[in-house]
Amino acid sequence: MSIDDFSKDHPKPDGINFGYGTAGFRMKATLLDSVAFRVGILAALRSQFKKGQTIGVMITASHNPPPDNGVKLVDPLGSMLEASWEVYAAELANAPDNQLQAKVDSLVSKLNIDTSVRAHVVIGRDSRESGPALVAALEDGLKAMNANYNNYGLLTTPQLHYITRAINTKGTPDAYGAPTEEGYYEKLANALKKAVPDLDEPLKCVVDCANGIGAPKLRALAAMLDGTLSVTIVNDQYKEPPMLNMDCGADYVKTNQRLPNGVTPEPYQLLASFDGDADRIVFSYVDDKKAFHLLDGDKIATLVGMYITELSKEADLDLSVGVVQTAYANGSSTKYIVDNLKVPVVCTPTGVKHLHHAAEAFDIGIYFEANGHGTVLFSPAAQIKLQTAPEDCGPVQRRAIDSLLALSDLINQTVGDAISDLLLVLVVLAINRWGPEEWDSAYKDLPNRLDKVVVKDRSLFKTTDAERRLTSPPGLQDKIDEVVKMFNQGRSFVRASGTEDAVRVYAEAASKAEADALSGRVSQFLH
Ligand code: 16G
Ligand code: ZN
Repeated sequence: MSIDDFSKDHPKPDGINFGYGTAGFRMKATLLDSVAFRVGILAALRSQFKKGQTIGVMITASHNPPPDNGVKLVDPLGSMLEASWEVYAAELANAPDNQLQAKVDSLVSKLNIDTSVRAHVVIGRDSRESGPALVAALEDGLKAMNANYNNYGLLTTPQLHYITRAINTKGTPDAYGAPTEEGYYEKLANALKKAVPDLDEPLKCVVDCANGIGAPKLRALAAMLDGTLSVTIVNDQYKEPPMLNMDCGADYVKTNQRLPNGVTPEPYQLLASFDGDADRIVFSYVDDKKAFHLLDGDKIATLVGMYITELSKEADLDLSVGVVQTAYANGSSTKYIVDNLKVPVVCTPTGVKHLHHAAEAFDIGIYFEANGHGTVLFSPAAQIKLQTAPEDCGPVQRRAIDSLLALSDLINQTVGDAISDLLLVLVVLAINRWGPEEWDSAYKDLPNRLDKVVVKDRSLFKTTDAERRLTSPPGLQDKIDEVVKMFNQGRSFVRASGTEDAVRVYAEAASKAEADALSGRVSQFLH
């Protein structure tokens, strides 16, 4: 059957303009059938363009509510789809039904794609009810292209990134691990044992899995790590899709700055929260007065930054370490990294692809968004230096090198990974013999506030300097500068959301009252 024949079963809804954004295509699941079908075609084209290397497709809407879904592509080495192809994705998604074949033909000729190459695609999905039907639509797109595909069923987003990279590097010097879900667990389990070789007691944590796919996957890993990892999994109802992300999970905890439903932690007990597809994690705890404390992506970056800086000094291999943040990083965290850790900080626009790219400039690049998405990248040069260091160097140096090598396997370097980041944090805490309070005491967050303001046209809001300053609408930045000056340690910026029809106002200052007042003053300028 031809593309147009298959397409008859997947008509494009009228009046919608589909955009491939930072999170791929994402919206109400009921609108996504034609998009999933066409992404199947696109994934096949991308694979053919990449000479038959395997491309990943993930069906997920992450932390969004249960009726939503989304679809995004994973490039051969496990990174996000190359930006220039986001445009082709949108063009294909928006082509009228009767012009789909023509659109495919024009992309083939424009990109000089050899259509005799057999395409290879792997598929994963989160636990949403709409997932199986969207996978079926996607498979129709792949069939229309005569692609070879493998549906892995339920996976976390980072597992699909891992599998994609593992398939494409199999049998090469850069082999990433066995290209299966079991291979993923084995790699993490082995690396964890190496990262904490002499543990007196298992690493412990209560983990809120947002009633998502992270729950069974973390359980599968923990089963292989009896005696090393002891997790208590809560909000694990992934077979009840209407409960996904409801009053729990990383986004809920970070946004509302409160405990998720379903937990009553003891004072100073460490709690982790995953998001719905397990690519984000934040931690929290309550103190002896039951006050809630959040340990977000900034706190993870500083904890991991501290440990990796120490190790790289001891390893003595001249490895450059850097931290990448966005404008949403709390000012205290940036100050702590620069002043105390003496590590350079780079600020990029929001969105994983920007942070990931900036982190590649260092031998060891640590990046975390405040919302809990992040990872650590080891450059190829750093990997080689670590792997080829002499066996008989001093014991401190040798131990540091072995620890860095273990971390480079423990960390999912393709993308932020809640399971892998959980293990990383537990390792650093165990090695320092710290609980959440000691971790939290490194610096105190400046009080802050994030507001959403609905405006007539958010596209008027243009920024520069990694989104920290507005260049448009004219005059607005000057007004913000004037009012920021009136607040102790004040900082505020405004940017258009990439995922919602609104602009976001961030404000921080020396006290909660001042942060609130600053945000209020800046928000007024927008009406
Ligand atoms: C997307 C981004 C996330 C970012 C968020 C900001 C990826 C995979 N995801 O979810 O990193 O924090 O957008 O949303 O890049 P906003 O533009 O609505 O503030
Ligand atoms: Zn997510």
